[in-house]
Amino acid sequence: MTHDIQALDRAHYLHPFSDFKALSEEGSRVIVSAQGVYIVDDQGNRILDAMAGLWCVNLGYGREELVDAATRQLRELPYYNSFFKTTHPPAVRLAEMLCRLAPAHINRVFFTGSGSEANDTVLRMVRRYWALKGRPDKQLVIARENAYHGSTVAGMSLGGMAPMHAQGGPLVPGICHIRQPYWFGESNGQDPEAFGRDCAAALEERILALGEERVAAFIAEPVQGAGGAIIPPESYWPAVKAVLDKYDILLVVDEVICGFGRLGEWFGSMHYGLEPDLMPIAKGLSSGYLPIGGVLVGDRVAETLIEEGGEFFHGFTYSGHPACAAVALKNLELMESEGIIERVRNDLGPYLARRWAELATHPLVGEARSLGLIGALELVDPATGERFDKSLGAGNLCRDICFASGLVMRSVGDTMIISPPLVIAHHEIDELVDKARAALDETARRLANTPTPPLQETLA
Ligand code: PXG
Repeated sequence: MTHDIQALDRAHYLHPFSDFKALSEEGSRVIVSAQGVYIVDDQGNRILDAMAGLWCVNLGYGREELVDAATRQLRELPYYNSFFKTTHPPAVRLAEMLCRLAPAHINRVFFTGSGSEANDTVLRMVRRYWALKGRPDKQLVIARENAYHGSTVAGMSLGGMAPMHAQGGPLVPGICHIRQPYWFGESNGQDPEAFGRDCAAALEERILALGEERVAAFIAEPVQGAGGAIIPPESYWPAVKAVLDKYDILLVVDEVICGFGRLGEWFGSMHYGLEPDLMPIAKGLSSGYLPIGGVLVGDRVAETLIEEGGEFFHGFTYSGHPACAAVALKNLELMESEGIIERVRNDLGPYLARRWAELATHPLVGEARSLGLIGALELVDPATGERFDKSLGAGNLCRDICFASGLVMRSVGDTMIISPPLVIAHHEIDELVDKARAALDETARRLANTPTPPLQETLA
């Protein structure tokens, strides 16, 4: 069975974000089922999924209520569009609930199939908004280096991932990038709060260099996810907010990862007290059970598009897909009735923070940081306290050791990141931290070239 699947995988399946040739030589790990915070591979290994799939399985695996919501809707109305003066109850109910949960000035939602499509929608809305306001020159968008906003052409142009830009040109014009508030990686030991203010000052400098009359919007994740779980210094967001308030520039907060409880609030914007004009969403919206995304649209933009816009020539076959919307609605209802957000804020987040911080004393760890249920470890050479030479691949080594010992912990370069399901229990956090520590020990041994037995599957 494994052999068949792996052979067929090799023959036919081009995986996302993969070196096709290297993967085909190595073979993929086959995941066959999942329950709670664990995934199971076809060898029967149970692996603690500290990435919640790909930052999305917020309610954990195996929630029958979500399965029932999908099957009920699929039987009743599996598909209909909402293009030509039609609508259907699941999308409407979901829109209503989202607007109730979002900050008070947000009362409209546009649905998409993914986070990338949400950011394509954002770009079109922002540019359309200013054109309708009689400011057709106000079309530039400022984003950040090392941001992730998706993989479509607009998404990756908004994102600041240099390797993606290098492969994807020409990029969508009119988008530029400023420095990121990555204290560990880029501050040279500056005081964190001063560093945060400097990063916000870079926004103002860019606005002035471009001309405020030409800048349409600033887009950013509350906490950068794919870039390496980068939590900005506390000074950063208030200073950014002040800059945007000073000039007439829209704020787009990408909530694809930080939305739906990750930071202990319904939206990351609420943690930082932001009032975005637009919020792209996806992932945790349906806990990943079915694909759905959208853009939450603040009154300022929505009312202009509605009152002055005429037809907005934009939409997707699966905008507001009934089954996806039904699952997302049930997902939000469960999060609300089970008090998931409060538990992350008051219990799980602080518990993880305490246990995660213990890893900071490990010789391989230069920094251990977390906020809500997102966390990162920065790997450093114990001999120097500095970054390892990139060619050693310390992060990937640590990730592979984790996987082999029953833990999914991602690496972004030499930054190890976690983003577990929001239903993780204390004893599962303990297991996560214990396995992470053991993997750090093993990584350190291997990097020091101490002879150890070959890496093997050591799972129960
Ligand atoms: N915005 C953010 C902040 C994201 O994290 C997207 C938009 C795009 O969403 P879709 O649904 O189109 O994938 C994302 C997606 C990684 C990784 O390596 C992260 C994402 C996607 C793929 C890989 O951490 N985030």
